[in-house]
Amino acid sequence: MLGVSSLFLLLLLTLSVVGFSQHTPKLSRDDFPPGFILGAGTSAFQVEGAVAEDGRSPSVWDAYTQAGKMMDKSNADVTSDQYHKYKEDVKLMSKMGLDAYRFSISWSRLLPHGRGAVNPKGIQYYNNLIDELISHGIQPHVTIHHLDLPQILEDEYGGWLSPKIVEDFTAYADVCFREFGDRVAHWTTLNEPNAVAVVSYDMGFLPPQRCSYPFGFNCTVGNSSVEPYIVVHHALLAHASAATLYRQKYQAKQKGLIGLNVYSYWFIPLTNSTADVNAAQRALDFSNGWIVHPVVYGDYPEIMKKNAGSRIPSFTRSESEQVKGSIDFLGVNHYTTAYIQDDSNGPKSNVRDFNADMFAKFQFSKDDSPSGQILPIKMPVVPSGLQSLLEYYKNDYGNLPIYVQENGFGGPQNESLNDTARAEYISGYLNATLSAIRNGSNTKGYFVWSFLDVFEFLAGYVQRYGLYHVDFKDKTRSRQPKFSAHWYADLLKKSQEMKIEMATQQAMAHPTQ
Ligand code: IFM
Repeated sequence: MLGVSSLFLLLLLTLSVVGFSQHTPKLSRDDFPPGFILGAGTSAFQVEGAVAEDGRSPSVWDAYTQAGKMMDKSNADVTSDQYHKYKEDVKLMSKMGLDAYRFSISWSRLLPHGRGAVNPKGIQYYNNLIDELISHGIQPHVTIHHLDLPQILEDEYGGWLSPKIVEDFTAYADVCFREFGDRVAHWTTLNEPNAVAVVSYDMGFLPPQRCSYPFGFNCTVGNSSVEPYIVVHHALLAHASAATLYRQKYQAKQKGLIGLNVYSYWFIPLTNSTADVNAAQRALDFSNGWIVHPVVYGDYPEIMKKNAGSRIPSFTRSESEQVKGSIDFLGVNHYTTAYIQDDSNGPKSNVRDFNADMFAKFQFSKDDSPSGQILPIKMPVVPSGLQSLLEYYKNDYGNLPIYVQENGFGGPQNESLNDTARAEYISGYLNATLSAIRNGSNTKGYFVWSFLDVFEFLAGYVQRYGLYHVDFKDKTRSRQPKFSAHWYADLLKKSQEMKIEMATQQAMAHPTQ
């Protein structure tokens, strides 16, 4: 039998995309509605490096990687070195024609104690990056927190498990709005709180590695039945508190928008039996509705409250009012689609976790055997899944503005620069996005994950998502465009007609310039 770590090795080695051969229609920028944003993204811990420079303190990810816990024993001490190479990277983005760059701020670089004194070097770095982007005509889309919690807050009160995080996150967000909000019009408070809750507090695979028997990977601490629900609850309250602050104190003047990100699978019933159709809806409610239902309707989906019972926290009336309507847009990270089989007639244990509460089994191809696990062994390419997902958000959640904030293709460590499969993947998913828009979805933008190869949270450097190749063995971390970078640049070329339209819009907005 495969041990847990070899199972994960298998996962990581095969996480790249399988089974995509159809040819998708050639795209041009003119196919997208006016103002549609085409960008690419990264996150602070995954690209910056410079982990002990200029006053930054460790995050939970520094502690985890430096203790040698990654399967490839890697860390992100240098990673793509964007801290030192941001000017070069912005030039590459500009050459590529990106409308926007999505990046995150490192909380422990800005506030090394987690709260209180602000690190001037941290402010300076993000000011420099933002100014560099703007001077090249690239919009900064900023995520305030992308997994890298200051270790000091984890040590002090258990991070996301404590309600204290709400106040500290709000104060941190306040610093971001105050210092950068004059130039940042798109804020996302948190990245993938649903995925963090399951992978770190149910499976215990990633920091802070909490789980409990019979779930997860032999953790020494944690409670898989309860903690994922608590973590998401605090994340929603922290998001809502920061959004309220932004709206009350900054939005009128800075004229930006604030959103929240959700890791979103699409789910297809394995058969057309009523039981499987209902199970697929349950999976959507648990996986996506966990985040989106509260921010649209002020509470968790009924099925979650029923199945998790007292293990899922309740919102007070005033919390519910604050959470409801707390997003101007939804950030969607989407990579793949899974089949769902009903599991409501099997033996029901009293000791359940998030997955077990769903009473559904996942499989990532029709031929796989079903499993209770939400992480895929293979990552099938199903562009129509993104179209269905965007239309489900339109139909079930009031046609919110959406940014697809992450979508991309994981290739192997030794992938060639001729990554045609990545271009084909992106092309397929962009076509799917367009189909959803044509059917009325209010999708406003799309970001490839990732702009360049980065430290991957699940796989270290064993997996590459970048449009640009980074040579991690080279001291200078040299960058080289892959085929997909040229392909995306070609798509991003603005037509003459569009250039005239943009120049006219700009002249009308700034008549004296
Ligand atoms: O690299 C990650 C990112 O940080 C969060 N979403 C999934 C990506 C690919 O694994």
